[in-house]
Amino acid sequence: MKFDPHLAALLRIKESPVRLVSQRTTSPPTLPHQTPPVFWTEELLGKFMATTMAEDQVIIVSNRQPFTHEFVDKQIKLLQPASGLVTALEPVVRACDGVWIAHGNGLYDRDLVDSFDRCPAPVGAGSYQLRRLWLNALEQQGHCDGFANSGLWPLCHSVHVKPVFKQADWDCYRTVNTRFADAVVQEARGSSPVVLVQDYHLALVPQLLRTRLPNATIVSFWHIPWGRPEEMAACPWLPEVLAGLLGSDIAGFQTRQDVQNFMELARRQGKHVSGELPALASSGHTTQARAYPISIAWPVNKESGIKTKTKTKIKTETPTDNSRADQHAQLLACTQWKLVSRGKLIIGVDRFDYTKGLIERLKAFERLLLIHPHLQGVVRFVQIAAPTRTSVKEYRDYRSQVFREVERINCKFRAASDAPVVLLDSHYDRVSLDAFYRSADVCLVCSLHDGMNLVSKEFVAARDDEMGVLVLSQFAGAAHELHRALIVNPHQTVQVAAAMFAALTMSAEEQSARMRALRLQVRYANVYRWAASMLSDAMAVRAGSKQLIGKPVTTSQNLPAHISLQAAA
Ligand code: ADQ
Repeated sequence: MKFDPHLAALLRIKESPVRLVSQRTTSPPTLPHQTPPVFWTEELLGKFMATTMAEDQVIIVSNRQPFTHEFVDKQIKLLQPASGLVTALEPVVRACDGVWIAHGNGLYDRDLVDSFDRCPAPVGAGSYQLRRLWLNALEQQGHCDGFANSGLWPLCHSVHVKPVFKQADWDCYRTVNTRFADAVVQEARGSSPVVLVQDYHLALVPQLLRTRLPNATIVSFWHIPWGRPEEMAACPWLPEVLAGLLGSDIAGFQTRQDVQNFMELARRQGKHVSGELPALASSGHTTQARAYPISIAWPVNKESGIKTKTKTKIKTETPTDNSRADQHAQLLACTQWKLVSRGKLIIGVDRFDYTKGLIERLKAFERLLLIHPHLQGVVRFVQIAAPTRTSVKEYRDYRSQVFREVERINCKFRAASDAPVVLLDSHYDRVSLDAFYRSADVCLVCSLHDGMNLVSKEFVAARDDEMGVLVLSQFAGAAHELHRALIVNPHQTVQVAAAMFAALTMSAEEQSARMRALRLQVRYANVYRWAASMLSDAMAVRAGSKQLIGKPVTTSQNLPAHISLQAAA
């Protein structure tokens, strides 16, 4: 590609083709140079837990369950939801043989549990137990659709969707949090389990457990961003939410910025903040706040024979009913179109959520076709958007708006191409998604705000051909790590279009250099490292040796400076 200074200015890149840098400059701490690179695996995490926590029971508690039982093709089948939380935690719970407590929201979930509402993990997925908790319609409405998804979700994502706070929703939220805490107490074999409390649906659970299981080691993890104190102050029950989280021994967040925001808020709320490691004292209890950037399981390493998620024998639902089959046929047609027409494919994979910037990326794609008319009929943009939170009005409105935008763009370019944009609002299995990632020339992640964004990491992990370009929003937590992506501001249509053009015209050599660096980063900072890092800190708390906390030892999320790209090949 000819060097274009205008484009370079937009992307803030330098002339050397293999030296493109992003605007994101947060430099992570590095390991001491002598530390050998350790690539964490499910097996290693299992061994780590067997040696350091052999006697300790691990309980994971989240609103979302790792699998649901649904009726598909005249039989009950297992479905893995489209959820970053599940993608990340499922490999961890497999490694630790624990109990996972979650809301049973599948239509046939009740038919598959024993008298204690438990059901075993699917064959091949380790031996963990899923304990299902039932919520009635009012509880679901007030807790999940209400305070969590219409209140806290927009509050924490600065995307200009007004959070809705209702007293009735808050009451429901408290009730449901108490019910989850009850379930943890019921599942605890002794008085001191290790409890991993997940996400903004369950902010009150840590404090509720602290009073009932005072010897438990409680780690909470907030999967979404933690906003600036001035923004968070809009929540009428913020002091209660904060007090809830301060029941944790460790409060984990995705980025250091989230930790800083959390600490600043706590300070403003009169909590005692101290220590070189961020620590908060409240009601005589100390909480460490720390960033643990979440990740994915690295796929099977053919050379080492390491077993990872792609080898999992979980039997998932296959698309045999008509609408799903159609959507799968369409997906296949899109990838085949690329082969047949020798065209270029830009892809997006997201939940159908207003934080993911679907409209923004459509506008950028439209601009790409307008300023580079020779790409009309040559480039196709296929966006997968998994249906999500369809009972919330903002989500239904957003969905209609996105469909209208797709229709508009397709009409505009109809003369040159049947449909430059294809929108598939369906759920896909892992195998299909991986094939989709592999078929792309460009993967577009345009989140307006995202705790991490696992899609960007899945794309990188799928590209064992070391080709393809990732265009990544600077507002996704992943941009703090994936420096060799083309980092963009999703609100700047011109910049995103320019990045798409740069990606489509990037030389194979440069794609490969970038992809190798990205793959090394994701393989190194994988979800097993994330879990090991958090659990080793939890064990240090348990042992009372707070000194150990935060020392990166072998579990740092960040690449040691001395690992060369060759080491990852
Ligand atoms: P999410 O907002 O759900 O996660 P993300 O991290 O991108 O966002 O994870 C989405 C997951 O759903 C991915 O594993 C993806 O493959 C899957 N998915 C998307 N569309 C799908 C489809 N059509 N069919 C099947 N699967 C699909 C939240 C936070 C994120 C954070 C994660 C983990 O909002 O910021 O990264 O939790 O902490």
